[in-house]
Amino acid sequence: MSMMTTATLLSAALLLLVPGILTKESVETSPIQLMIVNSISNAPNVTHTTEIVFRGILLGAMRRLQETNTDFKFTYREDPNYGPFLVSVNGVAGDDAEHTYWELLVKNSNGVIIRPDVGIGCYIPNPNDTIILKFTKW
Ligand code: B12
Ligand SMILES: *[C@@H]1O[C@H](CO)[C@@H](O)[C@H](O)[C@H]1NC(C)=O
Ligand SMILES: *[C@@H]1O[C@H](CO)[C@@H](O)[C@H](O)[C@H]1NC(C)=O
Repeated sequence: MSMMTTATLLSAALLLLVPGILTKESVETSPIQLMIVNSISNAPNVTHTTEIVFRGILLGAMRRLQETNTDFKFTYREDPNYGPFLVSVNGVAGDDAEHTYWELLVKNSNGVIIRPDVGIGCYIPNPNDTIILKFTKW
């Protein structure tokens, strides 16, 4: 086989490979848990498992869960300055008059609970994080 043919075959092989690397099929996901806590009604906590892509935002993982699990629904509104504000989870909505809202907390794999200083559109979960959506008062 001539050098030329080898080179041609090689570039043909590369052309076949490159799209595979860049398309959806090769996007790796990591698991996260999503725990729904209602501190006002004291309904039992419910935990779901969902997936995030590399450096993906929490909102993406929540959408993925909503698409695949009929037991999880949420709504949000677009704030002009800060982006998506989580309004309701499974039909339970925050209410300004009652001073209720869905608080965003994160329990990392070491068990430490933090309160992120950004919302669902900006927070980037780490693999194995437990995201806690907690209905509470302010
Ligand atoms: C009061 C307040 C709240 C109240 C709002 C209640 C109300 N109806 O007034 C409550 C307790 C609900 C709240 C919640 C949260 N907040 Co807040 N909040 C504030 C605060 C102190 C003042 C906002 C305000 O009244 N501005 C004056 C009014 C006239 O302007 P406004 O545009 O109408 O204000 C609205 C928005 O600020 C919106 N809002 C408030 N917080 C957040 C957070 C996000 C992510 C979004 C999209 C909108 C939003 O609610 C206000 C009233 O409608 C600001 C800090 C500051 N000093 O500005 C933080 C601030 C806006 N909040 C912040 C955060 C992170 C949150 C939470 C994500 C915290 C958490 N981990 O749970 C949650 C939202 C969770 C969710 N459901 O999506 C960050 C946003 C930073 C960012 N780039 O994302 C800020 C800047 C504070 C900070 N940590 O730096 N918040
Ligand atoms: C639900 O989870 C929260 C936060 O981890 C915890 O404080 C609470 O005790 C739990 N409630 C129930 C009923 O298990
Ligand atoms: C996440 O948890 C799984 C199973 O416990 C473990 O194999 C994996 O290494 C963890 N990943 C990270 C980044 O902690």
